[in-house]
Amino acid sequence: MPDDTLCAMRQSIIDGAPDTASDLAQRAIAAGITPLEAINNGYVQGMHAVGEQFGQGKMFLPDMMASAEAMRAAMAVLDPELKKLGGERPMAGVVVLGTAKGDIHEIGKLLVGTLLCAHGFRVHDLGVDVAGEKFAAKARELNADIVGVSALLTTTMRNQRGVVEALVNAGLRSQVKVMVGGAPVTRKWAEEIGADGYAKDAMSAVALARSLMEQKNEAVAEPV
Ligand code: HCB
Repeated sequence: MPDDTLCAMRQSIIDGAPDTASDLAQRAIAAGITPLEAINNGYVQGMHAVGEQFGQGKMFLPDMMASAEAMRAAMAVLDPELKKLGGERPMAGVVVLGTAKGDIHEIGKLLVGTLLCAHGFRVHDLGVDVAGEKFAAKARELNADIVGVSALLTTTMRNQRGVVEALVNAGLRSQVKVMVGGAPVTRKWAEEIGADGYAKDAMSAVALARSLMEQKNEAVAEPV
């Protein structure tokens, strides 16, 4: 994709301009550009810049909200295109997804959910600000293979641990794999809280979910 288009996408997020963001996404699709390239190398770069500027006190909450609106406008165009990548795949596994208690950031989680769907997973998205017990109840109801927990705040990361604990308390931990992600989350943190894996972005989340399914299937196949 031409660099100036990617720069314009990035800038539309920084400017908090939903119409421009949506227009650029439509033009990219018409030009045969892959939605993932537009997201990762265009729009998400804008989000990173906004986060940095907010952190430095150069941008404020209303600016960050406008940027999120612009991101949503671009995703409204790109989401159906990403889902088309799925085609007629066999069901890869059942995933319950949500953002940790106290946290309302949803863009990254939505992206993870879209790509998992596009790769054959059946995804149930619990939304934002979700308590551990709710993850566990939905995992039981759907006989889920994987629970995915997003956290964007250092203060809500600890609630990812709460999800692992809720699964243990519900007696589901041996059946349900847990994957965690979000800007402040690391592999080390995932290990510390007893999660089964960490993914740095949505494509890595798909790869991780596949590998967790392999681990589950191998465990079932092992002789007693
Ligand atoms: Co928010 N915010 N925010 N915010 N926000 C961050 C996260 C800061 C880092 C900005 C900063 O200070 N530099 C900061 C957190 C600092 C910290 O905790 N150390 C922050 C803050 C402080 C806050 C408030 C507290 C501000 C305030 O009220 N004073 C407040 C918190 C509200 C709350 O949650 N209780 C707040 C609010 C907002 C909104 C509402 C304005 C808006 C969110 C809108 C929405 O989601 N509907 C917002 C936004 C947009 C951001 C930034 C700018 C972008 C987040 C984003 O969408 N990134 C963010 C800065 C940043 O993250 N660099 C800033 C793009 C997506 C694609 O990336 O990392 O979310 P992602 O997801 C990736 C990846 O992590 C992975 O895959 C995704 C796709 O590639 N992944 C998973 C994510 N979840 C996964 C789960 C898995 O199982 C596997 C992989």
